[in-house]
Amino acid sequence: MGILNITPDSFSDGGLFTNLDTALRQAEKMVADGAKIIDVGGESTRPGAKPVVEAEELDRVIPIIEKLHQELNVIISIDTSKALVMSEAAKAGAGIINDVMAMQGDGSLKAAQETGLPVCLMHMKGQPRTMQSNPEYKDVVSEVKDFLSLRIEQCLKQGIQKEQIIIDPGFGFGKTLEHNVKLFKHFRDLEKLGYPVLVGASRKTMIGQITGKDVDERLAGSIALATIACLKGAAIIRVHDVAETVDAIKIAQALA
Ligand code: 7PM
Repeated sequence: MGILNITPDSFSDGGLFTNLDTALRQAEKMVADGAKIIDVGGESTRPGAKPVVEAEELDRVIPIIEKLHQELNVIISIDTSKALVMSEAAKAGAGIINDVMAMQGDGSLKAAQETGLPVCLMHMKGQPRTMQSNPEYKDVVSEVKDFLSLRIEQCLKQGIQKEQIIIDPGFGFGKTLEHNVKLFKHFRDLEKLGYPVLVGASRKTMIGQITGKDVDERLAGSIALATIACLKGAAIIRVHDVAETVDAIKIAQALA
């Protein structure tokens, strides 16, 4: 899964057309590099980020999803926590709903079910703005597992099919390095829930904490992490650097 971030300033200067083209070119490259999914994000729920109003998020992501759907043969994932964005993205051609709030938002469960699309349920402790200030767990692995089990149950109750559910421990979302490492070491416990697991750790703080590198120097660390995640059984790896990660995964798969 390649990450396509739609930043606010990409719409404030050059005009819609230029930005659509830039996004399309980025997505095209990721597909050529081996991405099977493009994750389109309007930056609504990033750690430390201010919430984005619905209309603005729609303006950012819907034209891009329409364009990618017209031009590329790839699964489009919409990274959102808002019910209306889920519905509109599905109409525009999205094929997966990726929700870092695991469908806890107002109307999300119903909206997601009505689209009929697969959903990715991610664990986050706390709210994006404050979640990294001293997160605490008694047992991070069982807490994440229990949370995801509960969210799965809500989805099934809503009528979302078992085959439509993907889970994600949410690396860096209300977690210290120690928590992230524990989740990685006990990856098999998450798989025991019986759903494909998505791993998103590309360029994240945990890579910086282990390697001592700034965000623009985390490629090698991110590839190492993705490779290990792959060997541990991750079904989907969410990354910025598709070409490099695909090579690493090919080697892992060929030699494992
Ligand atoms: C700033 C901080 C910008 C963090 C962006 C981020 C995940 C996700 C994100 C993940 C799933 C990033 C994050 N992370 N969706 N969306 N899993 N399913 O590093 O780990 O891209 S946003």
